[in-house]
Amino acid sequence: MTKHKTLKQWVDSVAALCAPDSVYWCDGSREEYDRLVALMKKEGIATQLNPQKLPNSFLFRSDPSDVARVENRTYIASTSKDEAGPTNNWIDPVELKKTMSGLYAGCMKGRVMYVIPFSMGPIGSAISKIGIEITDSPYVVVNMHIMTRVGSKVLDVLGETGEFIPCLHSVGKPLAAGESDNGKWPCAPLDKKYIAHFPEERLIWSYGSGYGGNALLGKKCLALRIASVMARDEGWLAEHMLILSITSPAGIKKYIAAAFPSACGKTNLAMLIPTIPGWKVECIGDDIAWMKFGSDGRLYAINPEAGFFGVAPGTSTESNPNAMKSISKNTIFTNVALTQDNDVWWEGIGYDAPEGKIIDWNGKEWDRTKPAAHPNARFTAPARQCPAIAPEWEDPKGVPISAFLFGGRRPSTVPLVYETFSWQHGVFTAATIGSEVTAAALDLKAGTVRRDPFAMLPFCGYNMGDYLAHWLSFSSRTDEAKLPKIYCVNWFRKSADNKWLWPGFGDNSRVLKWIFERLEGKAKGVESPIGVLPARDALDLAGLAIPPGNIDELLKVSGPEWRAELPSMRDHFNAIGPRMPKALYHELQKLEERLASI
Ligand code: GTP
Ligand code: SPV
Ligand code: MN
Repeated sequence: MTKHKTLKQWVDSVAALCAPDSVYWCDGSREEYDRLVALMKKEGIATQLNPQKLPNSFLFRSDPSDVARVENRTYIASTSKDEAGPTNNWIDPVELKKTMSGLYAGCMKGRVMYVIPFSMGPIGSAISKIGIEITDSPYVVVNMHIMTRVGSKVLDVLGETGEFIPCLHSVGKPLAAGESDNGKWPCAPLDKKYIAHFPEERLIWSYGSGYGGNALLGKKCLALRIASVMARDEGWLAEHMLILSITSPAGIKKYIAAAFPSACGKTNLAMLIPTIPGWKVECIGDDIAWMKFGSDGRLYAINPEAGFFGVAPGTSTESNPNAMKSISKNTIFTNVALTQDNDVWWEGIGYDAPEGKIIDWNGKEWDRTKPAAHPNARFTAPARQCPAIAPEWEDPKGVPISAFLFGGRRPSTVPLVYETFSWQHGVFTAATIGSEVTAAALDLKAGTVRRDPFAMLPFCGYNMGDYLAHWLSFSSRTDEAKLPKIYCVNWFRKSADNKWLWPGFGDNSRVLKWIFERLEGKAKGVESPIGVLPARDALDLAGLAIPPGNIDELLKVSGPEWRAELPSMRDHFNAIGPRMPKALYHELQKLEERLASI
């Protein structure tokens, strides 16, 4: 328990509103984790996996309607609609609180209300933030144990008056006396789900979903949507970025942060094993970066999380051996398939589904013409289990970033890699990043291209125009030479017959090597209208067995294709509205002028 008056009052008022059977304060201990998992096993919600193959690991199946983030039920309820901006859903905060209070009234009947004190970032670090999540879902508690730093120590740091971000969550399914979930994942129907943020109050209210990004409120809700607002106000950055270190054969280490939209390769890049001899990559984080200036004027990044909530399908010993080792024990699997010997299986795991009965993510015997695992099936695993975790991954000071990478799934037009000309041109490039939509959000049409500035479209807690202006302002906050250089990458370019032109995964180290050597002023580049591309002989392709024609295609900048991009870039900027920075329209015009020459 706590001596913090405001915290106590808030917990009491939530308990009075939600009417749980009891209130339980989480201590973050192993014993607590085991007890909650045992409870969920008993209730038929958790399945213990084969202890020989996957020690202390469990499978959960969500309701078929509750498998991903719901962007059309996610709200930025700032006082004014303009503040949220045209890229966010908005409801007047007074009205939204009224609606949601109605839903919260009595919503925890028959359940335990868990109070989870958690720290985003190492406990007590100057860059860390404390949140308190109240939830009626034990699934959320055990996931928070892995994804954040939970426990009584957090309350000690909070003391009697410390600042915390209140995060209220309910699955939205009260139980009648004597009723139980009966093995069913509790959640509310779509039109009752609300993932709400009150940025001025630094407050989060989530109702009706038990899925990761909607329910583990430290992650997208706190560490991105609310933190992005704090970062704007306080002059730092909260981003949807992985952080990695890369060490050259000469022993020089640099740090890179990269933003790709959901399910577009952050986890894979963060853990890659280089295919080029002598180079080493280590992981600091795979999804979120918080960055502040150090006293030397450089940007230092921390990973505010403590675990990985990664996409399972496509993860194999071949594509990401470090992820496979990270999830070999103490892991929670959600919506993957279950084999007869209680092992997990998913599409792209690297081997055919074993003989015998397979239970699909719906809990039914697998119909082999349909996916066995949901395309957005996820694993939750402690970051410390990653064999490639950097020894400094919990350093409270953070690590100094030398380069930012931005990318997405672009089957055509966008080359494998290019360097931008300046900070302003880099911000322009990141602001116009497009990507084919994936299964990570429920309500988007997979396969269509949408522009997703900085991979933050679903995660920016305020007006996108102001967000872009905030990024632009960094060149006047320090010497521009001290800021990371900005690159665009695209692992997803395809041939006319729909095959990947680039092998990706470990071979992405070849691109990282070029970037590393550019940062050292060594690697050759060729200027193009969109940026600086690798000179053919500057990209290390030794031992890579792909047709030479592929490389030509991967490094091609086509005038007609790029000119065809311009109107949709302009439409995208116009859609951001009156707060869209003029400097970025100016960059668009300069790009148009440069493209006239090819
Ligand atoms: P979130 O956790 O949703 O934020 O996603 P993420 O960006 O961490 O995505 P992740 O690394 O899990 O990538 C998911 C998908 O991208 C999987 O289907 C991978 O197989 C695919 N992928 C990742 N890297 C590459 C690559 O270099 N080439 C190709 N072709 N596919 C890749
Ligand atoms: C994403 O969708 O970008 C994720 C998973 O990283 S979730 O936590 O659900 O947002
Ligand atoms: Mn993500």
